[in-house]
Amino acid sequence: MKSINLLTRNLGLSTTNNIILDSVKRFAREELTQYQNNRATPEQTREIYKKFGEIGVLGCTADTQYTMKLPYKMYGLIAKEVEYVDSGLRSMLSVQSSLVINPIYRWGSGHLIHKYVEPLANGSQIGCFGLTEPDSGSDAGSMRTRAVLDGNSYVINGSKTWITNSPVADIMIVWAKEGDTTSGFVLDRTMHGIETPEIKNKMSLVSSMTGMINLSDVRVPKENKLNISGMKGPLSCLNDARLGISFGVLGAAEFCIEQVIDYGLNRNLFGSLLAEKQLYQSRITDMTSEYNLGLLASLNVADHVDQATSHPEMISLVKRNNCQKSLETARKARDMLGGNGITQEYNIFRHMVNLETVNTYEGTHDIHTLILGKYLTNKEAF
Ligand code: TGC
Ligand code: FAD
Repeated sequence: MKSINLLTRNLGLSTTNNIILDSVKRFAREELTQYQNNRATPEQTREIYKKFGEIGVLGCTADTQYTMKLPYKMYGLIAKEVEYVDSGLRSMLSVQSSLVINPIYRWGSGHLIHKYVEPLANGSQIGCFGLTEPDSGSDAGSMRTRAVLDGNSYVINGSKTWITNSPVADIMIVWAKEGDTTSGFVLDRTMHGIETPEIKNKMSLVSSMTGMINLSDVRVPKENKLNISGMKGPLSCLNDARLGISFGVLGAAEFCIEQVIDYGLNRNLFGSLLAEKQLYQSRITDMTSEYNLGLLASLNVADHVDQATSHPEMISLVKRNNCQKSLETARKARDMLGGNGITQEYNIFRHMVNLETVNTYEGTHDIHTLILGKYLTNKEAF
């Protein structure tokens, strides 16, 4: 089959980065597909993180002795190869990299970096990121979790929900209000007063675990506070993760497009192949156009991030648009496979329901609309 990458034949990567990307592609397709339809368990989650750790992709943009310090373009392309297989598996990569290793590396003391980044990067420990609460999802700044300084430690009380990895996490980045200011803390499972019940029976992203973090008088040493103050802390972490997602969803779309092309070349209806029908070709062309334009846009934004010339609205634009277009692609692909589109065997339905979640987390489609609306009009409409 011809490559659907019409506008991005040359990604402009160094020879080394090309080799890394090829090996991630092989790894994803040979090692990760075995997990794509499984409902996540703690054992499976640990096994997958060990594998991610072995190929060295966890926290790959961080400049530490334990991580590769790759450009953001590479981070995005790696996320895309993983999400070609499954969005839940890509979620695991994003959370550990952008939302756990990154804040520790950026705002943690040398001691915190030394203690936590190595096990997180080699996959022997698992991290999670607690921002969302039962009463504050999109309106993240209205969180109720509180941190109060008492002697040499902070006492944290509150509840986080919809947290990827929480039921199995060893290390938790928790955002809490200290007075009127938002602060970030590094918690670990050994601290007393932490419970992490799982959210069961999800019908999307089943390959990754999701749960709550309930914090009851949890004592966190002062040195575990991150050196960043205000909502720009968690929102900067989200910038990184959202950029990765903008690439990742294109991996899911690429899989769906390749699947419908292959299907159309093998399915005979009304005396000719489906691939010979104009309506079928029109839909493949639309999907492939959106995929190519989305990839070019994300590559451009990643270059801006690498050159420190990006601003958050650029990232909102590609997160919003690529999620929407990839979800539409998966929905169309589902239809184009007819009844087969709903089976596990063809893998389209799984991608489609996964993309429903990816369109919601890390800022819903509407929230990114309003971020861009504010940028364009200078009027806030949240
Ligand atoms: P606002 O008053 O506008 O700003 C507060 C402060 O934050 C700064 N800021 C940013 N800084 C860095 N990056 C950004 N993108 C930023 N956006 C704003 C801003 O400059 C200001 O700084 P300062 O110094 O003046 O204090 O913010 P707000 O509190 O009104 O919030 C605005 C809003 C609604 C856009 C924000 O809350 C938001 O993005 N909400 C969506 C929540 C969200 O995305 N949650 C994601 C949770 S994590 C997740 O979903 C992980 S899924 C993981 C997986 O499995 O892959
Ligand atoms: P709400 O904010 O209640 O939104 C409900 C609806 O209202 C949406 O359609 C939204 O677009 C719309 N809406 C909201 N505000 C406005 C407005 N001002 N105007 C018009 N419409 C509006 N969070 C974490 O902190 N860490 C994680 O690891 C994490 N992982 C997740 C994993 C999964 C599988 C899921 C499903 C979620 C995860 N989340 C995580 C939470 C996720 O970020 C939130 O679900 C998301 O931010 C939306 O919040 P909410 O679900 O409370 O929806």
